Amino acid sequence: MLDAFTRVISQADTRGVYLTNDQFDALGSMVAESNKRMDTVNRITSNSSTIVANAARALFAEQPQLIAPGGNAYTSRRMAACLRDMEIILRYVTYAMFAADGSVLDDRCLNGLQETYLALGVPGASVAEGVNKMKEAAIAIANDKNAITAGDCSALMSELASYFDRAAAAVA
Ligand code: PEB
Repeated sequence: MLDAFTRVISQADTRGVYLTNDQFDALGSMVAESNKRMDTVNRITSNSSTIVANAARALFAEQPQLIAPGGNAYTSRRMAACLRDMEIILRYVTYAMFAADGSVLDDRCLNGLQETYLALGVPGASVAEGVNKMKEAAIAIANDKNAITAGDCSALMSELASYFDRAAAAVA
């Protein structure tokens, strides 16, 4: 599991070289802009239940076969497992966002997940759609310009989107 700093160090160490000015600049500007990153993580974290519940509701409205008898979210046990899975994925996205690096998401959540779903008979494409819906909700909340100092969050939002895309692609 790496973060933006340890990734740069690990790559430099592999090659046996000092850090470059470009790397200083990139990490320096990341630190200078870190309040926006913290706000993003904080907003998603404190709205996590809403994000999961709304995404799941939208998913089941689009794919009602999931909650019909025989469906993969039918029975409260499977419904609970489904909501829990979405919550887990969202939690790892917040870790990746905080670390500014996707490796925690890859290593601890996505690695082997597709095979798990295959073995369980859970439709990966439906999980991917649920992740997409969480992405939309999370970005809407994180990028809300209301009651916050105005700033350019476009780079952060595309980084955030990329972690959701990575999760969706891993299970689709
Ligand atoms: C992954 N999910 C399930 C299981 C595991 C995971 C390991 C089997 C064990 C259990 O039931 O608890 N666990 C989960 C995860 C990590 C982890 C992400 C990462 C660290 O440790 N059903 C649907 C939807 C989808 C869904 C498409 C979006 O209809 C999910 C939610 N996951 C789902 C369901 C089960 C499950 C298990 C229904 C239960 C399957 C079953 O027992 O029949």
